[in-house]
Amino acid sequence: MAIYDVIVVGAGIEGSSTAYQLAKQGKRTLLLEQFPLPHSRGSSHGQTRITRKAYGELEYYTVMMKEAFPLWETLERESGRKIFRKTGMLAVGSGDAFTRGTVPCLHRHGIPHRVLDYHQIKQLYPMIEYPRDYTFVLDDSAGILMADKALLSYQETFRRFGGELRDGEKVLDIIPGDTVGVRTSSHHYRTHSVVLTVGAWATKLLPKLQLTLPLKVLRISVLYWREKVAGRYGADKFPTFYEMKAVDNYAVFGSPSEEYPGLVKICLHWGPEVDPDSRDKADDSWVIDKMKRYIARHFPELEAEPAIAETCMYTMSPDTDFILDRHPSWRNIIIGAGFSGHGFKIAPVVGKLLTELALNKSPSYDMTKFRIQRFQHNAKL
Ligand code: PYC
Repeated sequence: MAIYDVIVVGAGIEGSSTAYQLAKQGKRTLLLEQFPLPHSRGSSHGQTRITRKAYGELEYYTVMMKEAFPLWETLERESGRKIFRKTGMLAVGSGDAFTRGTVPCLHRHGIPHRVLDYHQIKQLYPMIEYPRDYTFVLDDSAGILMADKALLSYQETFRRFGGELRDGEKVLDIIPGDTVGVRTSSHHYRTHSVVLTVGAWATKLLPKLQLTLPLKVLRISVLYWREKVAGRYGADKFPTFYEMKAVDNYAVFGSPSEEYPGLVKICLHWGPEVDPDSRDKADDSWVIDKMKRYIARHFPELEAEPAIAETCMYTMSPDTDFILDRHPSWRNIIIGAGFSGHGFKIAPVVGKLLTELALNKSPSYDMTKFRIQRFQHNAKL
């Protein structure tokens, strides 16, 4: 049996980006996905994601985003697809860490931004209503990523670089060793190292490897609200936005009308905790109720009821930082998990880091924040 250099398990955006970078470096790479592609059962489907360099006080993500933007451009060139649309992103808030931390951080990194007061906001964006004492920071270079096109582009380009992609093939067991065994529903493979980017299924696969991480899977309601006047919130007039402590300390985010004509995506960054295999059983009526109140208060030019509700899952780590690390017992088992609802835009850099770990190279970023070790008090290692 031929031995792969690396097998990547999970073809969401983080796994697909990792597999692409491995194949681009000439590594014999297999990318496995449990569901037939494309699918909408994980965390990487849908038409758009917000991308931004504003990250509040979390400067290490701003630094990663500075590299992610040009890497997305590389993928655009390689795939011939337009993946990024610039709209700007408005951070809205009242004395929270996000708006407070964003300005000095963007300033330090020379990233174009504007701090606006209530009157300037009213002039620029008369279609929103926030209290007069709020802070508004516009991250000018931000925008939206065409998520489904980005995912497909990584997978297609991966194949073009010689990678093998097998979908509809669920991984049942990982057998550690000098070479790692990967047993799926239909095959048994061997590889020098394996990268596990299995999204919400980390809660199920990692315990089989004696690793239980404090991850929580949330079902997110992706809500689209109809404009009362068509075109009012179009991407030429309205940015993406993010309010960190918007509703009961949960964040709310949104993007302009772009995906469905006349509909604006605005969502709560939280939801009921679910099992990824039965996520549709969860009751999320409380999310819809909270969001209806938010829309009535801040978006007077949108209809009161959501027109479309789609579903996504976020795999939250307790500190919302990613897990990008080796398995504590087996150096050739690499884990990318806990992307906490903000990993899509950073996928090019995540893929680069997971590739470096898989190839035993020293990572190009300080990995302290991303280590499994930080959970040592509450993880069963
Ligand atoms: O990280 O910008 C973000 C984001 C928006 C919605 C979910 N995550």
